[in-house]
Amino acid sequence: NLRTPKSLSVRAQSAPALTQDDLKKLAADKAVEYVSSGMVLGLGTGSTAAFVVAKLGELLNSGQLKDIVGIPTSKRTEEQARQLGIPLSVLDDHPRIDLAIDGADEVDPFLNLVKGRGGALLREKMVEAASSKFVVVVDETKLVTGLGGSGLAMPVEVVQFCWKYNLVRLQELFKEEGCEAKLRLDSDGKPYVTDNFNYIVDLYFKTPIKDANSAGKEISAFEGVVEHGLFLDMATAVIIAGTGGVSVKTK
Ligand code: ABF
Repeated sequence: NLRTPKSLSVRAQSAPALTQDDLKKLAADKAVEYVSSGMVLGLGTGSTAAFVVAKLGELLNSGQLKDIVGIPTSKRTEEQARQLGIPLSVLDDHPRIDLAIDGADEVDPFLNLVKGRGGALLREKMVEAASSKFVVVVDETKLVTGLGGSGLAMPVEVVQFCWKYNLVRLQELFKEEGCEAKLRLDSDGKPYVTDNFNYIVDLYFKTPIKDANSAGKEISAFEGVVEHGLFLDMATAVIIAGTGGVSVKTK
């Protein structure tokens, strides 16, 4: 019994002056129209998802929304939601989530996604796979014709043990796509450690991934790979904010 958004397309009001943050906020506000009181909600990670969490806090604190429970996809989101007074729980206590809302790094024409540049891909995938509906919020810069096509990272979370062994195997797997694999580093130049105490190998492609379905299966088959950033056939709807307005794409 999800609330249906009032319209599938709304015009942005002051198009010329919109910043990327304005667009993210427009997408977030639209996504929150899918939320009803009493829902168990998957709370995404990243700057666009942060606008969603902020709006949920606002609606909850003004009494327009009641009895929601959030399942955060990262420690960062957990902290933000806690500060806003959003009641929180975990997947173990709520294995069935009504709706998850999260950002993405790339969206292809079939609503397949690359996610995880924010480093939270494992919890995001677990929470979003457990959700009856998964609404993605992006600005139009995230649209690609083929996954891996933005030239930015497609992340793979790997166990720390022999990470380099997997980095080499991943690079080799995608040699036809001209893949360069790099260990993600934090701001101190040390390996970036995820909320789950793993490392991330970022894959950079010269050409889009040829067959994302096979690629996902092949990556997952490597021992020591925990999760990858290809979110295939998971999104129920993608809300795209652009300078021309906000649109909703569904399957
Ligand atoms: C999460 O945050 C991630 O899956 C994705 O990597 C990132 C997108 O961040 P932003 O909304 O800041 O671009 O959704």
